[in-house]
Amino acid sequence: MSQSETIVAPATPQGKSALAVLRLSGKDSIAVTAECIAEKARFLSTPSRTISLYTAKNYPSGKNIDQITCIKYNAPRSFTGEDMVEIICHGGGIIIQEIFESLVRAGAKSATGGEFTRRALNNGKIDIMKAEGIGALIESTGKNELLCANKLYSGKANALALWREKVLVLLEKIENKIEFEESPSNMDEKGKKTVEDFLVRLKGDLERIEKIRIVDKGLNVVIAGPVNAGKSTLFNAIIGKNRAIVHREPGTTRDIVSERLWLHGHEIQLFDSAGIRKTDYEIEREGIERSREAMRDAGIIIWVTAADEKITSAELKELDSNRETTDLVCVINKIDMCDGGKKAAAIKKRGIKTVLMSMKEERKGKTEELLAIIIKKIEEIQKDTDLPEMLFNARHEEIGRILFRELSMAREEWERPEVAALYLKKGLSCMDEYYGTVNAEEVLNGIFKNFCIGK
Ligand SMILES: Nc1nc2c(ncn2[C@@H]2O[C@H](COP(=O)(O)OP(=O)(O)OP(=O)(O)O)[C@@H](O)[C@H]2O)c(=O)[nH]1
Ligand SMILES: [Mg+2]
Repeated sequence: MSQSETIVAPATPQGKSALAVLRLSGKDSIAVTAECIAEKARFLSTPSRTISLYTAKNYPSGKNIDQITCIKYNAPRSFTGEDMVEIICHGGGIIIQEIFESLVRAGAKSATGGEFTRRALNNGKIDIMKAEGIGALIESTGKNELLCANKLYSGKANALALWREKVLVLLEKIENKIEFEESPSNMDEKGKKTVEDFLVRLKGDLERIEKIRIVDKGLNVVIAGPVNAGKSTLFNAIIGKNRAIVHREPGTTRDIVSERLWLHGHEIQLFDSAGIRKTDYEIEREGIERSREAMRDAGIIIWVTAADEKITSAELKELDSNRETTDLVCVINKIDMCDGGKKAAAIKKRGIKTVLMSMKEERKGKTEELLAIIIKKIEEIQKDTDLPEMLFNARHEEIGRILFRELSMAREEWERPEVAALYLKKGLSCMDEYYGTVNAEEVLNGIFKNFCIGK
């Protein structure tokens, strides 16, 4: 196993913490660290993979920096496969900086983002899936993402390899036909069925990974509706502060205003948006366009409408189109002005859960009733989140979408073997990219560009 020049980096984030970790890798890791430890001889004679207490000292001045613990890992039994050292010090910014600078002066080089993991990969300690798994473990923000990351990290993400084999066999069969038959036509219905089955599985995975991203990164809950309905009033009441401007003039909110908050243990991003109406004002139109964009990305929409305003066909159309794609709850506000019964009936008829309230008069009880509905919806969305079989992160998702397209074309063109073969080949190269066997450098750069220094 080759040993490269020695690199060093903090492995924990900047800022104050009880403890912090610095790591070194490369041929002089142990010698360089020894220069920065008061008990140099003891450090050098301590066996590999044994933790012990030392004093970190400034190199070359010799002044004490901190009490640390240190572990040596002799090659090849280390994360990177090279000689490595892990230093655990107290997590004060100046301590980390002093130790780091001393190690650099003693001969180590500052590591670049992902350099440790790349060395592990180059030395065969991990494969590309595991490298991705490390990145995914650290980036996971929710339980489902963590489960996906662990699948990658533990090497259990090999379902795609089985499909790759099947596609390869199909391609060979078709190519044989092309070579040996005079006017080849592809009537292999079993083969077509295999492609179809694969497409179904891929589609399921694409849906699951998208859902996991939505659920784990925090569901977007968007307050939308006609102008002057009390959307911003509701937004402020839910977040508990006067964040959005409330005014009797219709069209007050233009920009999207948003806050992150926890609802009964669920993290969500709540949005207030510009009221929807026909308008000649360019700025307001831009605001309405942003409202629509927010609704498109919403997991749940809270549609707020005023009880004292008649429901229009445009509003019903808006409700219908959103109801098809997104979970929707309707708030009929301002019932201090009008009982809102007619409006409620028209909306309830469409199967939309409706809360009648007045933000002005009985704020608390009704807002809580609304939040209980939202929480129930979030829990329903989370409950039926299945883990994917093949696509575990954004890179896979991107490849999965292209693969789906290519294989759909292969299915479309199944009776024309030359064309079908072409699309199967394209599909295969997608799968090779997934495993990093083609475009390896590009794939690796993509993976490592998100790695921070010290990983
Ligand atoms: N009577 C009554 N007035 C209310 C109620 N809720 C809000 N308002 C008032 O209605 C006006 C509009 O409220 P906003 O919260 O700004 O309404 P909005 O939907 O955000 O309006 P735009 O941003 O213009 O689309 C303000 O004067 C509020 O004080 C309510 O339940 N009853
Ligand atoms: Mg508003």
